[in-house]
Amino acid sequence: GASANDELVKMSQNPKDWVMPTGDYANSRYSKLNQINAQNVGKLQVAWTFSTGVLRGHEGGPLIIGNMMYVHTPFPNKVYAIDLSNENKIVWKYEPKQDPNVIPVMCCDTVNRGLAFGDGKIFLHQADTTLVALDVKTGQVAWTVKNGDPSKGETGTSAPMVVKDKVLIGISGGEFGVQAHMSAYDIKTGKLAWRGYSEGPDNQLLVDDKTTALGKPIGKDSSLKTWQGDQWKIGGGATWGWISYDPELNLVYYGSGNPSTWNPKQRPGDNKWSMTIWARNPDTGVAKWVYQMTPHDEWDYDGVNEMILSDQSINGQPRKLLTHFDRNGLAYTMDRTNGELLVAEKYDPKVNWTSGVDMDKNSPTYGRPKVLDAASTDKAGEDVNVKGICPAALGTKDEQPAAYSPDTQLFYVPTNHVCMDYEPFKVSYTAGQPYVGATLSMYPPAGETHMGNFIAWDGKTGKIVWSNKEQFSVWSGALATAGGVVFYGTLEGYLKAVDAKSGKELYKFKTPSGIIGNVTTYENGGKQYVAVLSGVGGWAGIGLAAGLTDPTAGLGAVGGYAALSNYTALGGTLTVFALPN
Ligand code: PQQ
Repeated sequence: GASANDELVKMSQNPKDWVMPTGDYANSRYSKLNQINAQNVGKLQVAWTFSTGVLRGHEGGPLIIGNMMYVHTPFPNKVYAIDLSNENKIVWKYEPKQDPNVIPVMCCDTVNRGLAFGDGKIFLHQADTTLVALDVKTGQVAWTVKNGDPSKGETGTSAPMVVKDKVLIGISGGEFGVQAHMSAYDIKTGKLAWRGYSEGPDNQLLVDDKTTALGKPIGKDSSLKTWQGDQWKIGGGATWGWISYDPELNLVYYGSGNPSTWNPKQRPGDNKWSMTIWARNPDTGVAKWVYQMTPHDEWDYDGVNEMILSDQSINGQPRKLLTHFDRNGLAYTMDRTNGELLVAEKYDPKVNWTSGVDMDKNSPTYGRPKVLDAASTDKAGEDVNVKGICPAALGTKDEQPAAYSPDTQLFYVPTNHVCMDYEPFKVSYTAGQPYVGATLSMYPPAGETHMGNFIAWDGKTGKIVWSNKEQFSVWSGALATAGGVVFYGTLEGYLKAVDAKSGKELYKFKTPSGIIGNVTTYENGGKQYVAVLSGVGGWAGIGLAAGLTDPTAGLGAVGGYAALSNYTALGGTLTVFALPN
């Protein structure tokens, strides 16, 4: 029961290890290691490298447990166990046999965001939705379970999270009309313990009369009332993002994605609970509170981005906070105990689909974003191309996770600075076929050429503290350290280190391919290392990843990213850095 949990809490507090893909349960991606710091990071050197043998987009990062490192890859989802104390030898590897027919039902490249550890096992959610438990010492399969059905467009890209005696995992398929869910499996046997859907009847949502939204009970049939007929059965709300956990409150947090189809005219209503932050009890799955950020989405602003848990004081009051940088361009700070909305502000000044969130607690539209007519693809109607919407469907941030430093009390956020034209069209549902219903083109904001910013954000006030321009979206996850340094990767392939207080660039090194992985750090043999996967791809790099020559081909490929081919090419490599001896 509680033992795996206590073990993981303890291990995640040991800065020598990196025992979960998020660094810790709070998703802070912060390390207490400070051997590498703002004074000496400029001297960083490559210590060793490792080729994964796989092309396409490499997301996530390795786990480090004692002397062992565990590296995962995109499809075919290999796992390598590497002994850091013995010449980085491969101790075991896992290479599943998967039907390659899953590839065409993956919306945004064949990515995988990583592994989980617990109870002597390594957990992997394969592209074909097989959740597999591997013996951490031998790589032998302990159990497998099917979490979904690729023939219906259900696929796996996200990393599992171990909470107590369960393995939690979401599912992808928002572009294929799935009815998405968060599922918890028994850590010993793989038996399904609970499953909470993003939309549907209350018994499928796992809500009860105590479940609240913005402090009020959600009431009966809260989801069913917001869909026409039984559209909820193909309503999307995929759960392909990161999971966080507060052991004291005994709540897990994650987001649900876009309602299906992207054509808003075809699905009138608020489409609850797509685009929603969920706080669930990990033992039962029952939701304590929910908050829908983008009711009746018209732009594909999936709500799945990570929930970063921090303890900070607001107006002298210590608060248990949850901060979330949504695709829709708004950063939300909430009280994670009860889902009270404290701050909702734009984290890119170019965001133009909304004038902001109604923060008046007495207003009937309290907590809802105010949608500006010029950006409403629903008002414009089918087959009308609405131009100049910011952010693009990629969002001001997509899967690339931010980091939080308790030293500076700032969030470090990799962002996209991209706008779009969006044209919805009628689409009919066929199981396993794309159920998208819109065409897109994406480009930098008018009068600008750069498509990314790396920013520092104050979650208490909702303000940008500093902002560094990047030519392309920053599609890599950030790492903050006690050395006063923040790391991130760029799509051209640079690993960069910047000063946590000022954003000043202190170091950069060009790795073999564009970086969409998340930077991690660990200590081995008394030395601090920084590790990152390169291997360009993901939605931003899909043009390159799929070897497309037409930059507008694929699912809303991003025109401006065609220039990426001037900087980098495919290839998965782990690069590990350290200071010279
Ligand atoms: N995946 C990426 C990526 O890895 O670069 C980017 C996206 C996904 C998106 O922008 C999506 O909207 C998206 N949506 C779903 C979904 O709705 O099921 C799944 C995924 C995924 O699993 O990678 C992405």
